[in-house]
Amino acid sequence: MRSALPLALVLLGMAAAPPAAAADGPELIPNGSFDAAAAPWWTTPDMVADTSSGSLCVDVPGGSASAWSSIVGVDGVPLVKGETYRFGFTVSGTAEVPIRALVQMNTEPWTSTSEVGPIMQAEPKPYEVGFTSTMDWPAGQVVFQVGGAPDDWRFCVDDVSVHTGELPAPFEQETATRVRVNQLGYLPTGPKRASLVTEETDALPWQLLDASGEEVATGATTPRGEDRTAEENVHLIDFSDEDVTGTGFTLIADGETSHPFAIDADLYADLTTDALGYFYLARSGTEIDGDLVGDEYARPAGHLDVAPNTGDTAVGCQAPRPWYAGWTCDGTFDVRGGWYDAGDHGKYVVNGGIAVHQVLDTWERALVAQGREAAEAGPLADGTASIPEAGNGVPDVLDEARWQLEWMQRMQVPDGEQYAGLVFHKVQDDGWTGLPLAPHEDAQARQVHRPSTAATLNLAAVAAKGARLWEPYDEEFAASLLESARVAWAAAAETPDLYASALDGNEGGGPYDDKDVSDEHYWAAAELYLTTGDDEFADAVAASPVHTADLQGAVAFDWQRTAALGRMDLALVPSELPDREAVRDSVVTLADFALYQQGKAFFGQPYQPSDARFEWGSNGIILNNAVTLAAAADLTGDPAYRTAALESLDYVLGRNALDQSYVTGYGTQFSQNQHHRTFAAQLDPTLPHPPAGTLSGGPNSSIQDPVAAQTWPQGCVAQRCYLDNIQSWSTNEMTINWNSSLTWMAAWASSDEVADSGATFVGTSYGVEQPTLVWVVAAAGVLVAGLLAVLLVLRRRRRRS
Ligand code: 9MR
Repeated sequence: MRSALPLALVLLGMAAAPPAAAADGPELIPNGSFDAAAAPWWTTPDMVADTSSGSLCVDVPGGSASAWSSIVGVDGVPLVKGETYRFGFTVSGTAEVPIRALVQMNTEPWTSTSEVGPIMQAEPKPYEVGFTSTMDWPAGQVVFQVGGAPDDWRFCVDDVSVHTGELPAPFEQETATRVRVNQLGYLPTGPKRASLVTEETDALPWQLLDASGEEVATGATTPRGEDRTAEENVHLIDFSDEDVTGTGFTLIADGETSHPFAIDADLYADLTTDALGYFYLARSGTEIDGDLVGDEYARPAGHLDVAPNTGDTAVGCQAPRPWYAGWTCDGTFDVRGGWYDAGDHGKYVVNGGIAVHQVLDTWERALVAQGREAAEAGPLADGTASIPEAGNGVPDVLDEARWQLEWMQRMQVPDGEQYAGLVFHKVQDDGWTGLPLAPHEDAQARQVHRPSTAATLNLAAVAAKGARLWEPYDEEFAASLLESARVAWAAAAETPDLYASALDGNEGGGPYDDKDVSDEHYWAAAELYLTTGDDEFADAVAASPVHTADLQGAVAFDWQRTAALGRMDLALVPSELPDREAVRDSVVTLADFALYQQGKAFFGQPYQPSDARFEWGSNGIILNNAVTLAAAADLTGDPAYRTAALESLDYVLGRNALDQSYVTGYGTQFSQNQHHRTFAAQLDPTLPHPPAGTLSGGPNSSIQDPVAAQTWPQGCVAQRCYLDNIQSWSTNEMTINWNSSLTWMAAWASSDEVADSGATFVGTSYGVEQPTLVWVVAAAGVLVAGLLAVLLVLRRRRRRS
């Protein structure tokens, strides 16, 4: 489990079960309070029921195959199809083990009609859920499946009850208003839309008021229907045509007033700086300077082997583990530097890769759109960020990326070691640490984990991309990056299938496992080709099945699905790629899927999975899908893509089912208790909240952490599976790869060509270079035509004479 801390902040919703309804039927569970020993309760033969404490307890053997290897149950629970029931129990355990509590058939196929998935804790905790029986089954049973944990533990259950009765209401977040807006605001030339949550089905009037309460505009809503990810009926308010600017606007509809918002062309400028600023605070191996970021965020360097730290300048390898049978190493490695991944102190190459790609790409997109000269003078100019390197003649965003790139180079296995040239998958603590804990206070042993082909291809891709972007500023560094990329590429060719294991994610760090690296291979080939133009890489791009594969899907790209990173760069970065037109078209096709999803979603989000479930890090997914829309806008100049990309930002900034801005410091009601070991004000008021511009991962239907799992024991509706609670690491963490999406989108939305005029750029090369080229070609044409004309005249004259 992630943290050893007691779950003091857990009891947000579920525990307060509503009083039983008047229509409660008789108790259907025999001896649910275990007053008269255990019978008729039974256990699987691996356990013995002990009721000496007044509860039914069992010692559960560790190491069994599945949850249902070890069961405590009772039979004879009659179930009537369509009838509503309440199912209650109190459970505890000596280890944080997830168990399954089921009301089900007593024989194959063991179909269940109610399932609760609590995670055990030492304090007995009551649960009560409601369910409507899906079957007529007079001989139902209640079982607690408690197997599958790695070690022995003790499970206790008491007060088990099933009776007919009204369904209890699930836990719901409070929202301040049903008029959901982008709480930061809107661009004057962009889409200006809000969502009204209402039970009304007919159009309703809306009013737009300015800061003094004067009416600026009125209109009627457009009923859209139910957004399946919110299970709410939504109307659209569209005030895109209102030509006003300022701050403090509000919308009124259906008797509700929205949070205030701005209409301003500079809307995303500060967000760009703040979102990028997150990375400096995530730096490992360097002191964070209070003069740059404010004293509350200052801290000593983490993981430079200063006690109690035991890394990262000479880190040994992970002890032998069954999932990496046969791998040992006895060297030590200097893997200082880089960015901490998230709320934990792990540094992972897979994920580090996509994050640094997007930070680099924030710069490369500016080059494509504006050309070097304009980009160097624009909002991403040197000296605009609060980092130690500001003013060194290099754009800050490249300096920030270098911090991570140099660390990734250090993660490459040196010559003479097993797997030389491959890249260690990650460096992390030996076990999960508690919260709060500053990096320099971490006393855990640190270890590098077995190299993986995915990590190796991540380095190949981003080192190649970094090489071409750093080349004008530091040739030597650029050359070293390219060398690392080439070595990684060759090593991955030699060892194409060394995969990180999903099992390597329970002991102090995340797994970032991936068994399909064809997309990483393609991404690396694309970046190496764009940087070098070499035939070898052109051939690798052309030969990759990923090059022409259909990438459309609910998730356009993320740390595991990286094909689109290569595809978008091949479309936008100048090259001689023979089929570039087709590649460009394919990026537009990819964006079309985001557009399609947005069309089915009623809060502006370009994410509407067919199963209506949100993945872990849904806000990152939404912003990455928006990146494809922005890329299509850049490629085609079609305003529909610009509109869609901008509207996507509405969702993360407050236009959603929870009325929540997921960006700290932006909007009125924003996330500020993301899971983090230093920005932990919720646990210790002397510590800061996350800095402004920090994105929360956001709603996650699978709610894997105990706080969220226990708040919604029967699951939750996608957009609502979110708690602004520091212990809810599966819904409310912050990561470098989510803030890199935010940085990219904020920079795109604040660039002149997007924010001001509304005109979109049709990118084909590094900005002005292409128009210049056009002029050169045109001028040469005029010159040649002129010369021909002179020659013709001279010839005619000669003929005449
Ligand atoms: O963002 C990752 C998500 O896509 C995965 O489903 C999840 C489980 O493997 O891990 C997430 O990444 C976490 C990582 O494993 C450890 N550091 C924090 C990351 C964000 O929660």
